Amino acid sequence: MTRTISFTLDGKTVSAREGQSIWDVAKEQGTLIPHLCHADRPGYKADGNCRACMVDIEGERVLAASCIRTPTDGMIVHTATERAEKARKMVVELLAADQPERNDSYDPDSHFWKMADLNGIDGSRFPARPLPTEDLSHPAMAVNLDACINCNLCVRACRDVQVNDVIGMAGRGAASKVVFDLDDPMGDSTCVACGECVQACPTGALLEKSVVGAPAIDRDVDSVCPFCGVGCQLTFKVRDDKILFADGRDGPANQGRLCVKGRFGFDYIHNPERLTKPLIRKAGVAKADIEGLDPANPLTHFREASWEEALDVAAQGLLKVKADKGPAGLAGFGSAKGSNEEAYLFQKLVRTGFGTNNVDHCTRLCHASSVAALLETVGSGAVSAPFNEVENSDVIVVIGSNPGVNHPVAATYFKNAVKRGAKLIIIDPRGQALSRYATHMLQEKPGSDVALLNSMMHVIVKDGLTDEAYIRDHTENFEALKTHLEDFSPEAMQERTGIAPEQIREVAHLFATAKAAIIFWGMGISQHVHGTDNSRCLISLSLMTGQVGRPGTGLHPLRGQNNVQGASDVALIPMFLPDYQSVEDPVIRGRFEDFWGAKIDPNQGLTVVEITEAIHHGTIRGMYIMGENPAMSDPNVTHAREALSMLDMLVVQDLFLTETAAYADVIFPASAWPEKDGTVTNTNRQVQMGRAAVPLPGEARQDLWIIQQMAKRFGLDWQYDHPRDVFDELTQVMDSIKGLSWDRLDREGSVTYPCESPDDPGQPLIFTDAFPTPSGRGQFVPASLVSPDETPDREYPVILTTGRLLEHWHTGSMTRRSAVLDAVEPEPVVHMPPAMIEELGIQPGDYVKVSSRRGHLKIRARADGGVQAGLIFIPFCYAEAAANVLTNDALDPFGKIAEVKFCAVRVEAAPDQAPTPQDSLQPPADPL
Ligand SMILES: Nc1nc2c(c(=O)[nH]1)N[C@H]1C(S)=C(S)[C@@H](COP(=O)(O)OP(=O)(O)OC[C@H]3O[C@@H](n4cnc5c(=O)[nH]c(N)nc54)[C@H](O)[C@@H]3O)O[C@H]1N2
Ligand SMILES: Nc1nc2c(c(=O)[nH]1)N[C@H]1C(S)=C(S)[C@@H](COP(=O)(O)OP(=O)(O)OC[C@H]3O[C@@H](n4cnc5c(=O)[nH]c(N)nc54)[C@H](O)[C@@H]3O)O[C@H]1N2
Ligand SMILES: [Mo]
Repeated sequence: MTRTISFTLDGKTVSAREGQSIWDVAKEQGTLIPHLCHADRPGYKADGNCRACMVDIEGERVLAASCIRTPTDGMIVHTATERAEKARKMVVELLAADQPERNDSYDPDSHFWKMADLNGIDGSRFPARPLPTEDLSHPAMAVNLDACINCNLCVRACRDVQVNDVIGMAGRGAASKVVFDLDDPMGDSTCVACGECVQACPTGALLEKSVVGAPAIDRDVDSVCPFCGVGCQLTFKVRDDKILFADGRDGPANQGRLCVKGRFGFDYIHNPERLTKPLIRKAGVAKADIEGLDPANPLTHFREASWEEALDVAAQGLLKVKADKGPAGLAGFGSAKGSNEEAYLFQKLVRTGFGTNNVDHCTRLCHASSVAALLETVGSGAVSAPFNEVENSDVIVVIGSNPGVNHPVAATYFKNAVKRGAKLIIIDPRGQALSRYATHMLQEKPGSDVALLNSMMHVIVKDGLTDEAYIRDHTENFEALKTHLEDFSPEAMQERTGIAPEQIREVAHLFATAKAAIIFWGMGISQHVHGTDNSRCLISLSLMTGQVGRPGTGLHPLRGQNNVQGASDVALIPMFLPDYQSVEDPVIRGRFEDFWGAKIDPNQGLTVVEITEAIHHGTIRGMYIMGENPAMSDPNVTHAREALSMLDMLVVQDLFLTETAAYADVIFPASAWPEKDGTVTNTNRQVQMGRAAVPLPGEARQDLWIIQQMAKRFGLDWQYDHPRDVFDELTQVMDSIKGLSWDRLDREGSVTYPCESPDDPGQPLIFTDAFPTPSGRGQFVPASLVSPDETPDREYPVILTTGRLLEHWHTGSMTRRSAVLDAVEPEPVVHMPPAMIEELGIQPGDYVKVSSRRGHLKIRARADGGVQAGLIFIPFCYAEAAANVLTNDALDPFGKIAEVKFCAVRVEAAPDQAPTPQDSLQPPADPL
């Protein structure tokens, strides 16, 4: 129990919790004491340096800074004595002397000027100490230290909250100032542009560039970030129906924090290339004719059409396929970028309108193998604990995941935990931004995770570190695993993993003996032909040590897209109905048939890559693709593009004329996230409410409306006037969220599922007593060694791994249309070990040609000391050097995920000339 303190505040007896400051209690009582260096946000320690919050304490000679002073029993505090008010006014007036004229300043509405207003100060009698250091070197943020009051908030933002350690103070006395790195211009520093400092700055000395000079925002709209699965709550800052930037809100996942995309990455929705009219392919324009198609000018290949006509042509084309080939001739890819409501209606349309279970989405290329393993072993595919539980962990494992880049706000919590003393073990063939915070960095050979994890478990068993009671009470099949692990000593595995046995022993002991250890994993685990095996090992590791079901422990596959968790939950997948109920189970299917009033195909549908194959075989002839860009994101993309070009009817619903839309017969201009109301579910199982901030451009329409218009043309009589009507239906068919309602989410902003009743607060930690398996126990499933599908050889001696960059989103369709994001990473690069660049006899920045058995591309080389010998890394966001031209489409047999993290390539120095668009499209050159 925390102690409470009773004291008198402005004549009233009040109580404070232990550790609460006078400032906090006053705020709770409805009194806002002026404050400048005090952020009043989670993660920021009060500093008490500016003295703008002074209060009078009876019996004390000097005033006290209320933000750092904690009350004691019986203390008598006055916030508004003449002495206190005078002191506060003086502080603000002295600081105002150094400020630029209010109307000339970057931000006349800054917190500083609001506090000056509160103190009744509108200028200063004192001389200024001009520090005219304007720094506009960064594409997103402006620095004007003239307005800086040295309150130190930006330093705390950068050091304590986001833990980037870029900002510091230099100089002394009147010369002291804020600096980036070694007093570099901000744009040249190691700043990752999370913008935390800008949000914290009370004066506008650090400010979003988009509002410099014209700062009046006319609307604040609370929503959720549409980029990654972290699910940061934010406020869109809108002027003239344009989003200028976003501020973080105090959501459960982010507590006010954001990253560069979530703060500065929204101008893609205002990009002139946005689709604003329905388009129909012109007669006689061939589908493969993608070259020369300019997204800014689709009219060379398409003609504009009315909605009525476009919808009719699309539906008739798909209906014709259905008539010719049967329902199995159709397939749909829904979107993990839209809302739960959209995903649910999309799969319902495919299942009950098209009449097939051929419905899937990007989860197949993402955590499909993790989910397969989790369902098999612990009966649930979602995370067992929110990532914020690292607060209670003493050991954190990050394996095959690059959160500093891909889940940047989650990574800040990992760094906070390390600062507190937690051990961070990173297992990855590549060094990464988080490596410098790792206490243990295991830079293994690519694709060697089963060997590595089995050898860790071997040590745990041999050294008697298993949790026998947990194994006895909560698991089954341990004996089989134990026998299986005999052959996996760290010595026997060293050749495969490249990791010294002592290191394996050390981390095995750390993990097993930790009071609370948690595992985070990502695409480095899932995107292999042995992805399911990789996850099985992680689950076994966690079960045998009892590191699950308690605070600070757990299994957390970091989910990628903003709504990939939700889209999967509502059944945008070919084998399940909502809540992962098997479509092959006649009882379950019968229930849905009654509820939906339609027949459902009793057979599972095809998955993403299988659909590509089925098109090549002529079985699938018509597709509806909403909010996915498979012509860039699918493995072996030349083959996938060929498939798209073979369809009789391809309907694409997107924001832009993407590489996929280039193959479409009909294109629907859709709604971007900031234009819609809807719910999304993040990696933590938190269902959150998003709200429309700006109107749709031109004739673009809500995705929910478009899906329903298509449904109507398939004879479905739906009546959903608002997303809330769809959400109501979701709560009726999904037990996991039956305690939720639209109104509750609108009110609370975020609720974690499972949530059983309206007064269930939601359950962040699961598996506390039992697993949702038939026996209630977790299963050990032993995993054997399986080599990558395509290993290096003489012709293709180098390993290619692919992935992401901080500033870009997947296929680049959104982020390459965002000015700030594209300015930071404008051009494709291949990350290579410096020694490889030397061997090729080239300089960083020179072009190389990278070829695989499936294709080749030309791309500039970047030296990257984090990439190990024999490996290269290419991000897959650049159409002009599309990494997936090279990747392998071999599948994991359980999750049906492709091995985009491993294939064999050849790297050659290329003539010093820019590549042409054809370079990434042509079939592979003859290898010899
Ligand atoms: N900026 C940005 N953020 C994103 C996205 C984006 O496109 N851009 N996409 C979102 C989506 S959908 C997803 S799924 C997530 C993905 O987030 P992550 O899972 O972090 O994805 P990747 O960067 O593809 O790969 C993760 C790590 O796996 C490592 N790796 C490669 N091969 C192996 C291996 O054999 N073993 C091990 N142990 N590691 C290996 C790579 O070096 C890399 O560091 O990010 C989400 N966030
Ligand atoms: N080589 C390689 N390939 C990979 C991966 C890898 O690591 N390496 N990772 C895989 C993974 S994990 C994933 S998740 C996939 C991602 O693959 P995709 O999902 O195909 O990639 P995105 O670029 O996110 O595509 C989203 C599309 O939706 C559009 N969009 C955005 N918001 C909306 C909306 O509200 N409504 C509509 N209608 N459209 C919208 C965007 O413009 C964009 O075209 O890529 C996979 N492919
Ligand atoms: Mo993903």
